Amino acid sequence: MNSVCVHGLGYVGLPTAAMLANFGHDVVGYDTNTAVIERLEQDEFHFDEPGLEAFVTRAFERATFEISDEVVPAEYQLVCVPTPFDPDAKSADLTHVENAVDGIVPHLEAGVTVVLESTVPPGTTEEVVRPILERSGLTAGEEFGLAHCPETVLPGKVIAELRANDRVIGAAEGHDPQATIQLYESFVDGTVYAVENATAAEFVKLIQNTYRDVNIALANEVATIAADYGIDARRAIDRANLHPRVDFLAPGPGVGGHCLPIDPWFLSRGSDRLELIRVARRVNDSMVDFVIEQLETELEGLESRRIAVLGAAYKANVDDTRRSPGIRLVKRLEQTAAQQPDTIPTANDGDRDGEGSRDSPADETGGSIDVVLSDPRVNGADLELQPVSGALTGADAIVLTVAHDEFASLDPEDVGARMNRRVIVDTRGVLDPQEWTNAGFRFRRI
Ligand code: SAJ
Repeated sequence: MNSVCVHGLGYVGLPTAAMLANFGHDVVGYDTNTAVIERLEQDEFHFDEPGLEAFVTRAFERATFEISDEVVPAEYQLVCVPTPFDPDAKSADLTHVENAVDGIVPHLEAGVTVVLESTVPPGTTEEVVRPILERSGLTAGEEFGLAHCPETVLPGKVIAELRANDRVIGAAEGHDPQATIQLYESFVDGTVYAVENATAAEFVKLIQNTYRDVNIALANEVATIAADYGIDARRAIDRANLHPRVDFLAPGPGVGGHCLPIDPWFLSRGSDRLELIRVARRVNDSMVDFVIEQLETELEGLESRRIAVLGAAYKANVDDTRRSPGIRLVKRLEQTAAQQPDTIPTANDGDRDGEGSRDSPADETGGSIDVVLSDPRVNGADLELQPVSGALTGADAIVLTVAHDEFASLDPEDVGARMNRRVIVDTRGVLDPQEWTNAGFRFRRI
């Protein structure tokens, strides 16, 4: 068993720390955010993840897991801090990584292994992390270990995937990855693979998320083309997927979360060859415009309409709203309202290449479209969320942007009775078209 200091107690660091502790390692979890530390010390969790509370509590009870507001010396230093997106540079903001690594320097001794889990542009471990650590006077690969082991867990299934997923480890030049492999093999049921170096591991992680983003873009484009032919895209995709070598992902209102809309851009750090990837980002971001087109057609214009957007989370059954398509849709509708009533902004209006509607100024709202947002899973004071019943009351149309269980079980009669008109756009394909049509709804789905 080993001593481990985990830097960053977010949705990857906290479960990873608890996992290591539950497998007998002696773990200290460190975070720079004192509010997070204080809450965790009182068994309060700053984000929602199925099974996490019980898992962390078990780790605390084993007395092998502690939370600390300072870095401690340990055999392994695991960096699990966020790498936010710099939208102007379309690249990673590595400030948290740099600060975390800087904090390790005073504790670096011969034999310690530093592992970077944060998703980073290729070359970061060698060109950013190594020089900071070597300020200690020790040499990476010779005196201390340095490796990248990218996290791969899916929000909503983090605990299961931490154990089940295969892992890829790439060591810094000159370092034998065996010590890192051993640490991960102590709790991973999947296979722990060594790739040739840290840069390769960074690259592998990024192309996993890029694969998903590009394939969702294909499904999304197919959905828009299908609409032109009056074909139900989901049924067509289901039929196409019957072929043994065809496996479309699901179309929807766009791609959210902190990973898929961002990570593909990290590939551009050392390459200017991104073409398909760039277009895919634009296709995914423009899906909100397609939704607005659907609404406009069904409502014969958007002016003076009340539109209820159900779903502020970025995907089903999570409370995370980062880069949520639902929020992007609301902003785009508000932006539409603030402009000419009949002019819908396109994907290229201040929204190129993956930035969503982050540029939409809040004070542009208040036009002639009344947009309300509701999400029973999300607790976002700044989002002005309404309860579902309130959002539906008097609505001219609903857009379902996330397939939360609560939404999938909505009753068309109950919903219709509250609305001004019966129009619904189901962007997730979770509602039964026949049932809603039978209840008098004009029903569209992506
Ligand atoms: N989405 C679709 N259609 C699909 C699948 C997803 O529109 O068929 C949308 C979702 O609704 C959501 C977005 O894509 O808005 C992303 O959701 P996701 O479930 O595909 O992925 P994330 O962002 O929650 O987690 C991803 C995962 N990566 C891969 O599956 C390759 C996860 O394993 C990574 O650990 C995580 O990114 C990360 O941290 O990098």
